Amino acid sequence: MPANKDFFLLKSKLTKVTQQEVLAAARTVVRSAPLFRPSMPSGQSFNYSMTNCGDLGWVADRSGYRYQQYHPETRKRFPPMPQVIRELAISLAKETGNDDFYPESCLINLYRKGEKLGLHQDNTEENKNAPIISISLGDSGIFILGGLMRTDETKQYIVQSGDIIVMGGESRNFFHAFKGTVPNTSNLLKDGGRLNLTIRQVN
Ligand code: MD3
Ligand code: FE
Repeated sequence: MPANKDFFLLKSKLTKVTQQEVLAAARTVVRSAPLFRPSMPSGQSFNYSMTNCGDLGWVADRSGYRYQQYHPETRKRFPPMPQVIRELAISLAKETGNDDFYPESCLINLYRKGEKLGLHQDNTEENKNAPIISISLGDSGIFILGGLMRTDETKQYIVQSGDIIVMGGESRNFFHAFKGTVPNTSNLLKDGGRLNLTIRQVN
């Protein structure tokens, strides 16, 4: 029986130890590629901070949205994707029926109290067929999933530290949003907040 390739919310998928390992890897990335606040082509800032690791990173500024090899502020190459993150993503992709997933980019989003991300589609990637794998760490949050059209009905999910979301198949192109964290729901991040890692095959 072929595995399904569509939307998966895998609750409590990561053990506390794995969460700590992924967090340590993310912290190492942040030390060499500091978090920054992207802005829309309009110049308006997004309401969260981000950085990347891997061969390519997603960046946003006055010139638009794109993937590039360099951190927009330090102008250094993004650090390589830590092995623990790359191997976890490949194994999660396999488990959900996505056999040839090649992780090129890991986007790290940090949401502090009150920070959020509006309804959007992920369409900067050339490859619209590869799944997107999300790892949630730290405070719980409210994730919104719609359909292929902005006006489609949406569903709300609580995501907790250690939960995994896999967007494969059609769902890869669904509208989605992050409404915000539920403060003080995890002690994984010492300063609170939620880290979301999304691992992507861009090309
Ligand atoms: C559903 N991040 O980085 S992660 C993003 O919580 C993004 O940081 C949110 O949306 C966050 O682009 C949601 C889960 C996720 C990632 C990609 C998706 C859900 C998705 C692509 C299509 C549909
Ligand atoms: Fe997105």
